[in-house]
Amino acid sequence: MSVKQRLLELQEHAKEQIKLVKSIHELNDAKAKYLGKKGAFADIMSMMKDLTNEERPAFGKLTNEAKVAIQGYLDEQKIIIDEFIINEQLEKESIDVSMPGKKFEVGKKHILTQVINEIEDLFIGMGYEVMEGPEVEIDEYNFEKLNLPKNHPARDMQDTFYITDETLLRTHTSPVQVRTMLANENKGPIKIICPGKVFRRDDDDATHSHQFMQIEGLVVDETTSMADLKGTLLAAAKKLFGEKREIRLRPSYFPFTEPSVEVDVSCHNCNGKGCNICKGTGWIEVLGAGIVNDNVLEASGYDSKKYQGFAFGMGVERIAMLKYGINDIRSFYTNDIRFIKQFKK
Ligand code: 2NL
Repeated sequence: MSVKQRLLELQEHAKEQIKLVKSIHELNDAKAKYLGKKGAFADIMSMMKDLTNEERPAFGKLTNEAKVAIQGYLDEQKIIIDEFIINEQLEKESIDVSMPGKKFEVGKKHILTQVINEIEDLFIGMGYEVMEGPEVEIDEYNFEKLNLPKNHPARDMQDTFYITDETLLRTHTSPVQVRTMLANENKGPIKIICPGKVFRRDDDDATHSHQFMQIEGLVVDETTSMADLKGTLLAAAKKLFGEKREIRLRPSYFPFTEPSVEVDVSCHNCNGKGCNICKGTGWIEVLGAGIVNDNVLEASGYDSKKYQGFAFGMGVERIAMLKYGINDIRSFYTNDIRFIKQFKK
C-alpha cells in the first residue's frame, strides 16, 4: 500500500470515528489517538526513512494535509458536542409552568400586638406620646417612687421576681412614667402612654398569668381633673368596644393614686341587659385609674401644689379577651398556631 493510500485511509477512518464521539472526554482521547505523539501518524512517520530525498517533500505535504483535515474533524465535532451539552442542560432546567406554585405565607402581627397598636393609635389621636422602658427595673422606680415603700403591705398585691434586693422584673409599666417625669428637666406637662411586658409572681390559670402586657397612661398638668380622666376613658371605651358604650367609676384603692377608681364599661355583648359575659350585671371591669397621688408627683420632682394629674392602667390580655371572646389567657403564650392564625388582619 502506498503512503498516500495509507494517509487517505487513516483520514477517512478518523473522520468516521470522530463523528461517533459524544463527549469532550472522548474527543480528547480521539485527538491523542490520531494526532498525539504515539498516535496513528507515528507509524507513517517511521516510513519516512525508506523514502528518497525527492519523495520526502510531497510526503511531508500529504501528512500535513491529513493532520489539518483531522484537526478540522475534531473542531467540527467539538461544536456539535458543545451544542448537545447546552441543549441537554436546557432540557433539564426547563420550567414546567403548569406545576403548582410554592405557597408564600405572609406573617401577621400577634393579636396582642394588634390590640396594643389599636390602643396606641387611639391615644396618639388624643395627643399622647408612646414611651417605653426596661423590663428589668430597680426597686426605687418600680415601687418606692410610686408611694410603695419597702415593707408596705400594698407590695403584696404585686409580688414579683427579684434579680437582686434592688433589681426586679417590673410589675407594671409605671416606672416608665417615673423615668419620664424624672427626665423632664423643666418639670412641665406630660401626656404619655406606656405599653409593655410586666411580671408578677402568680400561679397561672385561665385568668392569671405571671407575665402579661399592660398599657398605662399618665397626664400631668396644672388643671387636669377627674372630669378629664372620665372623658378620656369614655372616648377610649367607645373606640375599643363600640360607640354605644358607657362607663361607670367605682371607688377603689391604688397606692399611686388618690382618689382611685375601678372603671367598668357597659357590656358590648348584651348592651347592658345582662348576659353570661358580664355575669348578669350589664357592666364589665376593664381598668383601674385615679388622680396621681401627691407623694408620687413629689418623688419625681413635681410641685404637687402647682401640678396634678391622672393615671390609668389596663391589662391588654383582658381587653383582647373581651373583644374577641377568648376564654383562657394562656392561649396568648402557648403558641398554638391554630389560635394565632384566627386573628388575620
Ligand atoms: C390596673 C391599674 C393603674 C396607675 C395604674 C399610675 C402611674 C403613675 C402614677 C399614678 Cl406614674 N398611677 N398608674 C394608676 C391607677 C391604676 O393600673 O388595674 N392595671 C392593670
